[in-house]
Amino acid sequence: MDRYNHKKIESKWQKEWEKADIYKTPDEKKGAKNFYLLVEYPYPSGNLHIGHWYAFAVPDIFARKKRMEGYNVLFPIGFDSFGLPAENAAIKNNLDPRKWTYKNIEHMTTQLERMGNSFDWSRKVVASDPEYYRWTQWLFLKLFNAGLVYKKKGEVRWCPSCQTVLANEQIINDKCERCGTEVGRKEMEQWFMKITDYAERLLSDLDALPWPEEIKNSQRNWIGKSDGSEIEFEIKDKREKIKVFTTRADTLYGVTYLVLSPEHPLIHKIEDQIKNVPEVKKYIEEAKKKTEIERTAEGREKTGVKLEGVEALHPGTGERLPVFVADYVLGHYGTGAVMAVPAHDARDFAFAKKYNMPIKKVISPGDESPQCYVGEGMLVNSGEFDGLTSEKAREKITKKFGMAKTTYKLHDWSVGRQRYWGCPIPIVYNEKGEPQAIPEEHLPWLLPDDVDFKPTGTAPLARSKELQERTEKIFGKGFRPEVETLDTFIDSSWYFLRYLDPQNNEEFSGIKKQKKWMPVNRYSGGAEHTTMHLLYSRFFYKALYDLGLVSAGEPYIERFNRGLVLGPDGQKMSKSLGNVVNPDENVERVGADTVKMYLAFLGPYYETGQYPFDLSGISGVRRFLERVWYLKEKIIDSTPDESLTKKLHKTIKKVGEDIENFKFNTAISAMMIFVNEAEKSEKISREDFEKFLKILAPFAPHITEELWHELGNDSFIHSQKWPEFDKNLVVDESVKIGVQVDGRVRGVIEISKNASEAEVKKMALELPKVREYIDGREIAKFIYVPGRVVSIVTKE
Ligand code: ANZ
Repeated sequence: MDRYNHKKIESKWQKEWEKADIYKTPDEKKGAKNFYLLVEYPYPSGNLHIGHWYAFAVPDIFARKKRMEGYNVLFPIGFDSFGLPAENAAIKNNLDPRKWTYKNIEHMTTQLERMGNSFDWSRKVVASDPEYYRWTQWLFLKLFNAGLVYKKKGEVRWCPSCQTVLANEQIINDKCERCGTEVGRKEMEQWFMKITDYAERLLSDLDALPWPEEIKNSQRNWIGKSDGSEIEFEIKDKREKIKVFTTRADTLYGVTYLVLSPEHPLIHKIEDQIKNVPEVKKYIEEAKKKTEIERTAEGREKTGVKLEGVEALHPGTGERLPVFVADYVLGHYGTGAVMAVPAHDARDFAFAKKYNMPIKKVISPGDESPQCYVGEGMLVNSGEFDGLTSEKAREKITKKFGMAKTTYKLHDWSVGRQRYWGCPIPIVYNEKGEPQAIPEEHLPWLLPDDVDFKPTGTAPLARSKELQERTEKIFGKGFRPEVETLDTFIDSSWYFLRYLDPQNNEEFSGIKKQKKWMPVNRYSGGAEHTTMHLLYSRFFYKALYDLGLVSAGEPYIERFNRGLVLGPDGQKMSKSLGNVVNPDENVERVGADTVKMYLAFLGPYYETGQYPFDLSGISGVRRFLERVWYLKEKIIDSTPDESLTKKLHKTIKKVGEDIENFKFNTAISAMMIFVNEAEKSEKISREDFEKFLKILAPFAPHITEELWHELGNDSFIHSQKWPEFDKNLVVDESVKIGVQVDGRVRGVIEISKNASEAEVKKMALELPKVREYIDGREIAKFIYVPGRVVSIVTKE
């Protein structure tokens, strides 16, 4: 008997599939429905790690099953190849980031091919290819011309050692990811995209999306909509006013002081009135060093400084109110200023205690209420508003002293990076320094080569002679190029559209193709992208929709966030812990089919899953495939073992349903149970074995292809139809049970032993005799003792 030789089998079939091009997405397939399965394209970091396998090999099971079900499946792959790591590696090893990137792409492509996935490689998209970024620039300009891109002074996070702006994701625990230096802040002109214009739609359109609630809630919280009021307080002896944002206008009469954020521009404007300027300035400097998370952390001791000499006036009572600067108030939320109500807000309460500010109750439940009552109630000590409910008072007080206002936590998206390895921003500046769009005929606006990309505090592109000369040659003397590159999240905001039409030189993605494929049917990716990439790309897509460039209002119908594969020690894999699992070694030892199936077997493919990689588990899966391999010895062509056939059909049903729900682990368990049974049986019919191979094929594509051919088949197993289960064979043994109405048996139903109570109830109530005895009366009780009796008690 020949042994299961995974090496021979895997390389053989990978070549055959490639030769026959069996995974190429057919442009047209009569009668077939299109299905777009998307996985997040990887960053070309150099080597595939086990996380990549988890991200790609497991959803491939679903792609294969859909294809076997007759869907026209689009399952593409590419590389998110611009970005910081390439530049870092280049700086460290004195390499060209382009060479580093493309070498990695080549290597990772070979590794991905060894995975044996059913990717359509003819659609490979590489974000750093000029053919791709030409369209990234084109789309950027569409948004620029539509007024959705603008330049503004804003605060950036700045690494004083690397002399560069950092994106949030490059800051780990407030330190620069690259050099570990504490990150500071800096004001500079920056490019922004107006994602806040879309805040409301990004929020409300979530409701209809069939995404997991946790993902939707993360986005909801990130967008952070808040309905409240803006109220102005005059400053004594000044023309300026302090405008606050509050969600509790009903507490206006309980305000005992105001607080400005350290970033608030008013502080400069009223500086002449402030008597303790040095103290205030020192405090502002200290605040700059803190992160937003630190500043707003619950339980952290609140700090602040009183602006001596400054007083605000209460709009209702005319009372004089002290004004503080304190870092628990954030600069870019609401108006950057708050009215403090210590009696009804916990933060204000803590602050007031510390700085001896008066605490004035204006919402009752009366004296017995806690010192700080944050709930709603009836107004007291509030002049003409006394006796109103909080809700009514909010409406009236807002009307009299301010206006209703909705704010969002979401900020505009900062999209410029002072980086070399990114998509050049297609903008030039005229003599007056005004930004101008580069006309389409000059796209792609190429990333220059003559650049020393070592960070020195200015953008590397500023040091390219070629770029400056190119700009002047095309636009004239005095023009200068934009020297920033785009955030890579822009590249990934539309890559799924390029997959539809990757060779198109006229358009970024033909609208006909878009109509055929979009929105993406199912998108599988990492949980870390819930609020960044997933939100950015939804915004981008909506903006393009408004410009008539895309065909739907949302880019993705379903979204699945996968879990994590941990190191064998149960810790997150990291080089420093030395617990990184190398997939190549395992593929070499046990085969791609085993590695893939092992990963699928870890547990449900959901965000909550955290699974240590365990070598004994992988051996178990390998043994399972070996047992499948030897099952062929039992094949007979004569009458099948009926009870085994029955078990097979149940397995087909279960596996099909589980794959649909990304519950690959329980699908595998079901197949394992089936193989146990098959081993116990003396024979397995060829027909049954072939059907079993078909349902195993998406999980273990190589071994099943080999066995399928050994049975004498010429076609590929992956082009076969997904087997249908026989409905009659999947019903469990049924039982007959009596149905009692008010204590007397009035009929009998025959049901499956596993029928649910709801099914039983439905059947029982449909019996004509039972209906007759119930005779329209209300049912007081319905009791089902599984497999034994149904008892219905009616109301007298
Ligand atoms: C007075 C007040 C009284 C408030 C009270 C709350 C309770 P959400 O729901 O998150 O939107 N706030 C406003 N702007 C702020 C800023 N820039 N930094 C920190 N806090 C700010 O929170 C809105 C509430 O957060 C606002 O309502 C304001 O405090 C505070 F009994 O105003 B409230």
